[in-house]
Amino acid sequence: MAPPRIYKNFIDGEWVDSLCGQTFENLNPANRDDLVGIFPKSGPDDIDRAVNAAREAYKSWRLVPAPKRGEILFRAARLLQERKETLAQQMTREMGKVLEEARGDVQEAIDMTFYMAGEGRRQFGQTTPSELPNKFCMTVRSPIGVAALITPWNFPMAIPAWKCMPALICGNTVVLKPAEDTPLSAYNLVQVLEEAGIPRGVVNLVCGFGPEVGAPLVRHPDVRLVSFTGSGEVGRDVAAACASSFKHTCLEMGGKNVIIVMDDANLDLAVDGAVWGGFGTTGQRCTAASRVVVHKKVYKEFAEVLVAHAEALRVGDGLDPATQMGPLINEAQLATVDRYVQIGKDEGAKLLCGGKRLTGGLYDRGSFYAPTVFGDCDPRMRIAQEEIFGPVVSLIPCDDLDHAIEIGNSVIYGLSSAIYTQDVSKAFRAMRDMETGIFYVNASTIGAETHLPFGGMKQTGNGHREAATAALDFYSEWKSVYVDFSGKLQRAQIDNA
Ligand code: UN1
Repeated sequence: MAPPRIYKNFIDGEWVDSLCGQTFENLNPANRDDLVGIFPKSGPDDIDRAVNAAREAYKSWRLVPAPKRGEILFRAARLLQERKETLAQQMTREMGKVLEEARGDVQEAIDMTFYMAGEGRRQFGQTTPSELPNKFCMTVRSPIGVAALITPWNFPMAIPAWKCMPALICGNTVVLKPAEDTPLSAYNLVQVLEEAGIPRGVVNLVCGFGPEVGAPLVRHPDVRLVSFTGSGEVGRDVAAACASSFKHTCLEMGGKNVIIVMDDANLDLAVDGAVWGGFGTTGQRCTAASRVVVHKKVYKEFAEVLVAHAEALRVGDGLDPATQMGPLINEAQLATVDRYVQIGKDEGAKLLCGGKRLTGGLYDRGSFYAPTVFGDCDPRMRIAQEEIFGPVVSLIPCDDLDHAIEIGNSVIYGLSSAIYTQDVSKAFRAMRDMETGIFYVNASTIGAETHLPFGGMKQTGNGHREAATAALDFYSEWKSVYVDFSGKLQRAQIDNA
């Protein structure tokens, strides 16, 4: 085997080691003997360098015409397209998701990059009449400054792209801190931006861990924007750290998403949706369908078919085309899943399948868990309330649509929800009443597209949205411009009264 490759940070247009010279290993979760690469274990000094570079670069980047910034993004999107297969393979190796899904992750980055490149020629403001004669009113979007972007491991390229591309097209500069489990995909994305011609200092990559890299980054006085995707626990710290200096903060955190299955649903379709939503990405999506609320008339049948499908899933190395579900990201995540399975049993939920670590052969080298379904869950159980972030689905019987909606909304989160029904009235009622930022009819809770706003209500987020033009509202500030060409003093609210 070739010696592992040593990767670097990207600061001020140079690929550099961390100042302290320390490193950490990026391991393949399907095979811990496979060392994907060695990455710089950075610290506060590296953050200082990166933020300084971003602050200096901002002076000129903010003045580059947005369509020109868009041209760089278009080039980056094309490079991502050309490299899609290699990027996806590298992603599966560091993150574990099956290759088909890794391709989807890269595709999501491509889509976002093209989309935001196009925004270089839009970023429309408004013109509107003034209340006074000979006066002109308009709004323009202004960039803000240095954006700190902290990204999770479950979408190692898509989420860095969701954050970088709108930040850049609006004229901000960026310091990206990717999750320590998946730095390679972020590295690959930054390398593509470099090759596409991003000027030095505009994008900086600093690898490492939360306490030594994330914490000083969000506290840095020259950082003006913070976008974070991760756990609610860390999100709370990020919000608190940003509050004292009123940094703009976009938080994307947990989910306990629900699929509602009505008695008139196409059950085969609903099972397909529950399998994809519950076990896709090994349940490690904020949009995962970790709860399925099923009408009591079809509950038994639905549960049987779902369990049969879950048991038939082929779990293994995501690089093997036969694999349908990959490993968990690491041993800590596996321990969390195992702990919740025990909690579910102790709470009296019925374990219908799975509920254990997979062992033997290839399984002994990675963090593999059996697709798990709990039946007859009470909606108040912890397994039906808390985000597990693993392949665990809780089935909850319900009496009717009102009951299903009440159960669906009975959690602190509000990211995504779905209903399977043939009845358009039920679909619209659920659409209106579900307290989630994303809602699906006859489709699973996952599958957000890049040109629609992404984000959640309640404790999933803090009211912002990623993706779509909604992202521009976070990465820019409105400037209202008044031009008075009357040649005299005109007083709003007074001279026209
Ligand atoms: C996430 O789970 O963190 O809709 C993001 C989806 C994907 C994005 C998920 N397009 O599931």
